[in-house]
Amino acid sequence: MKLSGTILNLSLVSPLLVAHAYADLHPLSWTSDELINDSSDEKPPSLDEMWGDLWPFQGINTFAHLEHHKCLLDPDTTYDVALIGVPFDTAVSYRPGARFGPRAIRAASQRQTSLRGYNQRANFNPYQSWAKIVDCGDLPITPMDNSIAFAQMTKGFEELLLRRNSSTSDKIPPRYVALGGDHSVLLPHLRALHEVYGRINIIHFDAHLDTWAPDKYPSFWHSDQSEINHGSMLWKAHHEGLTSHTNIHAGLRTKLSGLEDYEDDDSQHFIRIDADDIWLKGPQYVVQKILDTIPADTPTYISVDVDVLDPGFTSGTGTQEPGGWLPRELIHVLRSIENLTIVGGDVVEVSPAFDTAEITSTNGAQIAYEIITSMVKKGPLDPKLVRGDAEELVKITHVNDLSKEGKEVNGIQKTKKTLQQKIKELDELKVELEAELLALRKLQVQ
Ligand SMILES: [Mn+2]
Repeated sequence: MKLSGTILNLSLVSPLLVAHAYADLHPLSWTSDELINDSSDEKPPSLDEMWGDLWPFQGINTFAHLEHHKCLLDPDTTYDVALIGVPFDTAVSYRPGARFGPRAIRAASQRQTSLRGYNQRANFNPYQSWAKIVDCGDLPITPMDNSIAFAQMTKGFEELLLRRNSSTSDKIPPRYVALGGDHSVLLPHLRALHEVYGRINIIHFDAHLDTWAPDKYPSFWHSDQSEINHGSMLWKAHHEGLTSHTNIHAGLRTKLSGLEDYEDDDSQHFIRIDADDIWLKGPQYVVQKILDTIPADTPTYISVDVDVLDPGFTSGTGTQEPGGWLPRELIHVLRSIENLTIVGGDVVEVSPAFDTAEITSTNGAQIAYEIITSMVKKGPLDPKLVRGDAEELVKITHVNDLSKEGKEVNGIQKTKKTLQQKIKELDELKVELEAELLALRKLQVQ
């Protein structure tokens, strides 16, 4: 009675005081006797000892339980490798849903922890090495207007690559593994990487070419924005001068418009490895072809569309093609090219609504893990890779120039404002004229 009376009286003063006073009534820690604990240690356990350990299926999801930073909002925190979710899927030509890819990949990554992160194929634990690895969360991207979405993604990647330092050096930015999102999210990532490193080699694991010109998607309706979709972003990247002359596709088995698709692809400097090569010619043929094509010491991007795998392992994707690779084949190839200079990467087209038993997203999480392993195992990048004219940008200076889309969006918004102002003026004029007309009519009547 006395206790509740005290609480009642205090509650009239301040709810905060009640919380304090109530907690103060209880001892600060449990004694060993009060706990189910074999330890004979008399020292009371800390809160962290008691509550700090989670099982893999517990806690709020970040990729592999990594620390979460709101990297876009925090320019001062440094890190070396980061996951960045790109939840965008309004540039797909078939089944949508990859906007939910980042969260599905994160959920499927939960059995990766720094304690159980040793990559047995690589003899290396990327989570317990020199690199600070964080989960940057997601880029906030509108699903309502692709011109704005691409401006947001381009600006977002510019922010992350031009205005953030890695932990090890202020001469080079962190590296990102993007979690898609449909495959078009590669384009804004490449734009920002190009500003840092110049032209980038692409290693493109995919069932499809993705170098299709926009006119390969014929339509009466057209806009500049409609040129960018998840099958044309490599064409766009080539035409923007972002990609090098040494690029490779691996795992191809798409149906074509005709062999002229290959001619277009040749003109964009891609070498092609067919899906069947991995079992007809062997995984070593595939690995060697990649290593023969990509110069080891030049900036290289690894892009993995999960549809490179057979639909048996990736029902959760937008454009399935039967007869794809096995996950073990892709993992083997990724492991075998770990010595390349990987400046960025992605795993895209995970569309969980079509997934079965988290199979696609678990493969997606493994692919991200393999890319992270390679980035960290190779060691910090040589700052000499950074373009001379970009060096200043990396030192957290500011680039106020908007990207091409950003300028277009700003232009459209300005025009819209001007038009709205004119409409307002016309409305005012109309009111004035109507008043004068009324006055004139009154005069006529008189
Ligand atoms: Mn693709």
